[in-house]
Amino acid sequence: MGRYRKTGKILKMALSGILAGILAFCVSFPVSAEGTSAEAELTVSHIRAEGGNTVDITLSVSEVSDLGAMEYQLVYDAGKLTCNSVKVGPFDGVTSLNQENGRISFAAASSNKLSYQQDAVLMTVNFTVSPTVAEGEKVEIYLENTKLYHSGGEKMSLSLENGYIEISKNGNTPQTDGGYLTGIVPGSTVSQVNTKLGQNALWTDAQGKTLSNHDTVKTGDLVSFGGKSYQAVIYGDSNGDGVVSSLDVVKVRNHILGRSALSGAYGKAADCNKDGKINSSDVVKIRNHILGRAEIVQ
Ligand SMILES: [Ca+2]
Ligand SMILES: [Ca+2]
Repeated sequence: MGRYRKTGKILKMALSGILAGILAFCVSFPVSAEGTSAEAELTVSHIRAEGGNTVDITLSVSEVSDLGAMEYQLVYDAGKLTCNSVKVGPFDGVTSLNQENGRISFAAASSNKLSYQQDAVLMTVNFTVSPTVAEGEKVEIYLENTKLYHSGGEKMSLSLENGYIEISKNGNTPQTDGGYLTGIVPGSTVSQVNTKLGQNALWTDAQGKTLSNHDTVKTGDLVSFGGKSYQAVIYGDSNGDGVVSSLDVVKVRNHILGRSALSGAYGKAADCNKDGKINSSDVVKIRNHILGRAEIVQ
């Protein structure tokens, strides 16, 4: 009994020592409660371009708060892309460009607490695509050695989405996926999709009204060809008006919050990253698309 009491006492002493240590740490590095659990999402644009084009690629961050310091390297294929300029966002730091190796390094630390509750563009890089890059090729632009810290010094958990420039003159190709037709660029008309399909397909809207050639295709429209019918899915267009806008953000949010469920073609359209779930990652995708940072891949 006595021995146990003694052990308890030692344990108590040890614990109070640890607590004092933690307290001292907290005083010198104030820990923010809000920033500890969230996962920051870093997105490098993915866009389409033709050989010879000059384009902007952005690195943006979402769902982040209490950003105190960071470092990363943005890597690209120097044989296929030429970097013309690098512009850093509101978070100032030291940038160095190694054009030969295709590597842009960035590091920043601030004594001021810089808080991005939602989105910020960390870097905009202007590239010229070599005219010799082949049609259909994806030139990757990706992050390496990426670390983000809270102002208290704790490392943030990250979710990275690397970027690419897809060399394409014609854009997406519509394709069937079960009972759905995907691969439709938002804003496409019936005749544009039919041309790409190589079909004189018949289209009706969700209410059964026949669409004409100049009507814009929307999520939920029905298309028939080769003796089968498919429902059109435009990723991001979860309200079925044919465009990707803030109205779709509202729809997806309401689904996530359990207020109004999305199903069928509309539910599929909401799952922009095609992982089979509808969640905040899809909201980020729609937002990045609306802001022109990264196009949703159709
Ligand atoms: Ca829409
Ligand atoms: Ca998803």
